[in-house]
Amino acid sequence: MIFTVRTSTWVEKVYYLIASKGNIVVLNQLEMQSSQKTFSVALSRDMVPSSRIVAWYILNGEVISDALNFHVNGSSLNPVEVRVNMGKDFVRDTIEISGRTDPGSYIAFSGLDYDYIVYDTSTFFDEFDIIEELETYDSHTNLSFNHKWYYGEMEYEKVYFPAQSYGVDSNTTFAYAGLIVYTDANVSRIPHDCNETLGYFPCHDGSCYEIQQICDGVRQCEDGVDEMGCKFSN
Ligand SMILES: [Ca+2]
Repeated sequence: MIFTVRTSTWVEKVYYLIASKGNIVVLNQLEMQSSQKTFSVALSRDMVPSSRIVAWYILNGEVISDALNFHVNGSSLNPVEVRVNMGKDFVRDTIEISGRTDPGSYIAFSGLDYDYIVYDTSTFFDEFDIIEELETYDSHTNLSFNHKWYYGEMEYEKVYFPAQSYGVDSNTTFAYAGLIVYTDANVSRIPHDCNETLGYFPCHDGSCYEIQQICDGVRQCEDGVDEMGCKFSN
């Protein structure tokens, strides 16, 4: 994947990391010859299904940061060959199913009653259900934008878009990526009095919203942070 960083002032180095599911997958630094640099990062399985890249530099003792979420498609990375042997025994009571793929891959089989297929009921899971489950490992504020395109009652495709993930200050930007920063540099934070233990969370301007107000369709925060990453059905 190709990224471009652009700084508003000249700095010697820009640092970046890629985090996914609470792990730092890539950590690197860029030598800046100008205020812009394009670089590429090899995608890996660790980044599936959703990752965020956080870039930062330090200017006059203050950490300046930015972040972006992106989706990484992890399904069908390896070719899978499935063989069904209907004649495992002569009375055909036993069916043998074997899967073959590259080393390190994971194949799962799901058995389903024939009637469910006939009546077209939604009782089996698909790759998007697995992706949605994996996405719950991240907080609601830092997922890629996605949209379901329906081709019929059951058939749909999910499309993903990279999404900005920066907070109002550097501290929030790192927090959205699931990171806690230990540094003697200044990682700025807008002060607030929201008691998160009691279910109050800070808007970007320092005012508070309640946990029940997350994704209730009403913007309690002027910046809409309480309505970020919500699921909508169409
Ligand atoms: Ca709300």
